[in-house]
Amino acid sequence: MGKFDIKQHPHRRYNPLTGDWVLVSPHRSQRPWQGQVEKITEQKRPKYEPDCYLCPGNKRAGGSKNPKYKNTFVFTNDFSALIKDTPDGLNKDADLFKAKSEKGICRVICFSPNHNLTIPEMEIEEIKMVIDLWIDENETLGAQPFINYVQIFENKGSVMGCSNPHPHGQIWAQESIPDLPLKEDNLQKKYYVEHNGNTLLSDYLKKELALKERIILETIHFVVLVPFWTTWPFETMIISKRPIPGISELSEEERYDFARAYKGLTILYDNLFEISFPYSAGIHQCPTDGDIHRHWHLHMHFYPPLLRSATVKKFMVGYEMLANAQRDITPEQAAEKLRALPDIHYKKK
Ligand code: H2U
Ligand code: ZN
Repeated sequence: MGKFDIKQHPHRRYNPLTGDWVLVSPHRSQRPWQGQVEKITEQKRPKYEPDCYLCPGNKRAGGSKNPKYKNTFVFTNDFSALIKDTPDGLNKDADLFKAKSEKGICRVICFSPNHNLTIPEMEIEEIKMVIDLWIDENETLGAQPFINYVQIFENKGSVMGCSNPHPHGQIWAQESIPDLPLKEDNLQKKYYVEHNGNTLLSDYLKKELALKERIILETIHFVVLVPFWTTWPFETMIISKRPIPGISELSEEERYDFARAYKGLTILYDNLFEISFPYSAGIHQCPTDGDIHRHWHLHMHFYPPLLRSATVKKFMVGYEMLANAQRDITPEQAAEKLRALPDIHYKKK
């Protein structure tokens, strides 16, 4: 049987942020593929699209008209999943039919007036304005007494169910702390208490920076890496070097630097298969419930669905749906692939 080799033998890896495990099967990554092939639809898009509900000056569903915005633009989602004026209430049978009313606010953020841009093609200065707006929104929404968590995210590409290629993201702010940030909250708090006030991610970063196996790129204030415990093939994280609990604590200089990390990573993603790389990405940060959260360490997750090419995506089905997340290509192999790509966008070659 020989000795266990993490590079070759099936094993489980633990996610210290969520407490979940992932099954890694490195020996399977050479397996032939005869499954579904996604179509690539890379059409050249115009700068302005008369039918786009996010372009400047256009009408949205529900009748509102977008202003002729020049940089970024934010509005309340016309089809918000969460509503501010939801009445308080509980389900009577709180045992097996537990239910509770939930208040919230949903916002949509246009990253640019330019319909055909994406983050990797935007200028640092422009991406920094998106980050500034995230921070403004985080502060205004978080200051509402009924908002205890602000989830900022970006859904990119039709494979991810994104409804419009216009560069945009969303914010859902709500009364409860949703499941995933709550898991991270609990485990980061436990770690912080047990490790003399070190955040889990600062200790993790220290080790990753020494090993260099999973680092993709590093800026002055941020590290981009493929975490040891990732589930999606090319999943990554941007982690701030300084252990700050949320984006509101980012200095001017750190905001520019965050923009550099965000752009740098998404250029590598686009260069991987030479397509506009789809993903869901989002910020994880401390709740806005008024408590102090020094155990929280700001980071951004990127979950891209693609596996082997622009047309072959990873399906989280079967065993993953019923038992556990699983992956074939190892996080180290994924990091090596991403790290080796040119840092100039393929369209600019
Ligand atoms: P995606 O990021 O998944 O494409 O969603 C875009 C959001 O834009 C979606 O939540 C909202 C949808 O409700 N929307 C409006 O608020 N107004 C519109 O006119 C169309 C879409
Ligand atoms: Zn548009």
